[in-house]
Amino acid sequence: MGSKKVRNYSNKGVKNIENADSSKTLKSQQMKKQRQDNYTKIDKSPVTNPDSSNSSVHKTFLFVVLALLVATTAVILTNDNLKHFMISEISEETAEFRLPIIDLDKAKVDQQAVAAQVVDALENIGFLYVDNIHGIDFDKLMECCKWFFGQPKEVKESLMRKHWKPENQNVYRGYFPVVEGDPSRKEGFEFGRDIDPNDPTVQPGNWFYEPSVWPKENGSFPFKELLQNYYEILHNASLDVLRLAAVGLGIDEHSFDPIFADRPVTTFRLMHYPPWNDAPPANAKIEDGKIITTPEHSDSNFLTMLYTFHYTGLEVLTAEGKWSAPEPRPGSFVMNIGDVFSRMMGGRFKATRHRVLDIGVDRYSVPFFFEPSYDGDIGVNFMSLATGQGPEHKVEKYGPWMIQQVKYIKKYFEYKVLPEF
Ligand SMILES: O=C(O)CCC(=O)C(=O)O
Ligand SMILES: [Fe+2]
Repeated sequence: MGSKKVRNYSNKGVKNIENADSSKTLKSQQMKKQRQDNYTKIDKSPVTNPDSSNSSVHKTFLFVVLALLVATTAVILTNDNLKHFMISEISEETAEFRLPIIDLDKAKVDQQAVAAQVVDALENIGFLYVDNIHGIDFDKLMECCKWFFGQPKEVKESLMRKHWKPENQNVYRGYFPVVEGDPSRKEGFEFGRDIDPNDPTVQPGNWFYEPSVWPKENGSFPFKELLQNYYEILHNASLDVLRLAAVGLGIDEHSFDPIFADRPVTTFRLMHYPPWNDAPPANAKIEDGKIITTPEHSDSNFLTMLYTFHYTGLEVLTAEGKWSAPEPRPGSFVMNIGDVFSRMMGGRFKATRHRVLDIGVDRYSVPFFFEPSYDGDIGVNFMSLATGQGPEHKVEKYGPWMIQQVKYIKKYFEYKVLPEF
């Protein structure tokens, strides 16, 4: 990674000042800014106006901005967490990619406007940022990741799925290790929302509802309590976004609610991607000398809320067929939709392909895979059901569809070993 070109926010700011004499650059930057304003609050417009570059006031202003940039860079370099994005690579091409931002606070005062943004984003990009999901302490979330993945091997192994540790009972939830030779280089901890273990309506052996397993805590850090709380926050936020989507589609605000109302099988996952450290296998090397830690895929579930902290590494395949890297947006979740939601909408909403690159340092991310209840109706022609018009909607249950997808069609290594029930 050492020889790779290093780019970061501060560099981009400095670059803008250097180029400020070029009116061509200014014009294209103004046009670019116009476009960006539709998508982001981050103001990347040039800091100078080239027409007045000779004025002493202007020079003083330039000097102050430059000094501020140098100071900011110094602060960033001394902050251990922020160092990670400094050493990751964002190419010139991908650096300008912006995702639409939807703001859940704004939605409370201008529901129609935000609802229209959600629909626009899902129709055109399939990815967006969600701002203002309240109640999550992101430092604590990072602590959860570092604490868990820093546990001794035996502790993590005690939570490992039966596939890797036959004496364990859990087949679906729990810990999965890095699998040597696989281009997907990550370890993960997964849990769901527990239901009554004696519920007579759940088929015996239905591993979607197996009880979650948890590491023993030492009393100083409420790992389980924090994560269970964040699960509920993200469950509600996901429903909020779906209600906005429904409003934007012009159907009843609560059209999607019933699918999740009973017992959602949602999986909350903590992930750790160790870097390949100069030893990537051939199947992890892709174009332009890039190295992956997760191959390209679309998510299979309904909707994903992903927290990537300050890390780069995520790349999204745009409608133009270009791999693009959204800038990390600490404090916001990246949201994308999965195959099942896209299919229900007849492809109108996009389940966009994405992948994760090796950024040369340990990377953590936290996806919340929002999923319907096992019996939730995910039949195609959902809009016909919601509007009473159009091609016939047929009821189809989520659980069996999902098993078919991940076990038999996509054949994901961690699913194809799951037992029948
Ligand atoms: O870690 C990331 O940034 C993305 C993870 C992802 O795409 C997934 O787990 O499906
Ligand atoms: Fe994904």
